[in-house]
Amino acid sequence: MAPTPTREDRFSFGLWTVGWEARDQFGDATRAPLDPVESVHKLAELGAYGVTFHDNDVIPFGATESERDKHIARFKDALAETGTVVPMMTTNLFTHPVFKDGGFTSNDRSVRRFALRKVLRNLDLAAELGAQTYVFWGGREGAEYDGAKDIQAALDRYREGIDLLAAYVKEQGYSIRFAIEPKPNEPRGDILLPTVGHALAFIAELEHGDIVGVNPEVGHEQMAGLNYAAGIAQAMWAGKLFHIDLNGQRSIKYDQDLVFGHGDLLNAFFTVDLLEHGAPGGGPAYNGPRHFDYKPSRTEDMTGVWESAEANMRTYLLLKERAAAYRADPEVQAAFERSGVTALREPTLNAGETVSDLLTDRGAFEDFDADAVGQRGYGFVRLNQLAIDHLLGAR
Ligand code: 3MF
Ligand code: MG
Ligand code: MG
Repeated sequence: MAPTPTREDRFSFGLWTVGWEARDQFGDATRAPLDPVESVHKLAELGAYGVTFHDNDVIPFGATESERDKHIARFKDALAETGTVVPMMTTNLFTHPVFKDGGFTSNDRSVRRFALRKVLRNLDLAAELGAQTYVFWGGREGAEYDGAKDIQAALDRYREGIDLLAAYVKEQGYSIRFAIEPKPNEPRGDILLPTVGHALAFIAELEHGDIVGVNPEVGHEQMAGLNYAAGIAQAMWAGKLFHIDLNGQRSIKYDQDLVFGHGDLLNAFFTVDLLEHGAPGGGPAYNGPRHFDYKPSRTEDMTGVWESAEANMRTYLLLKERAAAYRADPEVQAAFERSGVTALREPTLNAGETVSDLLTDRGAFEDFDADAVGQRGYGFVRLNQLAIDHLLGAR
């Protein structure tokens, strides 16, 4: 039985995903522009509850005040007609040539001031539309040449920008949190805040870091050779997983933006398992929107576009079903025990135990038989095979 997406699943899509005209480095667009109003209707029909967008996905860059109002009005009508929500919004600080050396970190100060104004304006719209998360993906914040950017000054300017915008959100009383989206490269040769870890370290340096978290994307972490499920686990541990971008990527190469699960399927399984159930040893699950940021491949016509949108939700729901079976399986629970996965929850020192207590515990060192304990088997392969069995429907 194929699971059918419903609004309760809280699936959301960027308008720029299905709306991608499939223009790439080497080739022209293969599809006609898509009206955001049509996207809202179609995605709602397919079972999505929300759409997300950059300012310029709805309002063309440079639109006059009255054109802007018109675009917003007809978009709002589509939201109202379909009951679609806007859980997240963001700014396009990468398409126009003015941003070729970045927005908040451009070497040109006038560009930095323009970028801040562009975000401030869109933050007001985000508050009006009820968006709870505002994403910052700094695709142009970076460089191709090591001598071209003073990285420390750029991080100062990045911090200045994010802190100023966060202070504005607080002053206005908006209930919006920021989510920084890391990416190692593309379009810049090297992008600032390239991984979840870099972003978390940056957030710790902010004055208003309390309302700033991360929006990790599957493919972006995998482009850096990193493990997405492990990356979001650390973000959850830090209380900073504010939003997610789900898609698929096959290894370290150009940004593929495949359908979720169409890259590393096993890691996608463990991603869904973590999002839905929290850590295996206990811990909160993720309760934000299940947001897809993928691109319908350039080979697809409009039928293929909607099939690919559906594929993201279907894959997620199939993995959710499989993950639930995995967690409920008594053999998996027994394998967790055998492997020590659940035992890791136990603090290494007893309650109230001090360093001097540890120093006098002969069993911990003097009488500890490292050779004997070194013989222990952890059974991780068996545990992983149980996951594969569930994933393939063999259990
Ligand atoms: C690029 C991205 C971006 C961000 C978006 C903010 C255009 O690889 O992932 O999509 O997700 O700018 O959400
Ligand atoms: Mg991306
Ligand atoms: Mg993204």
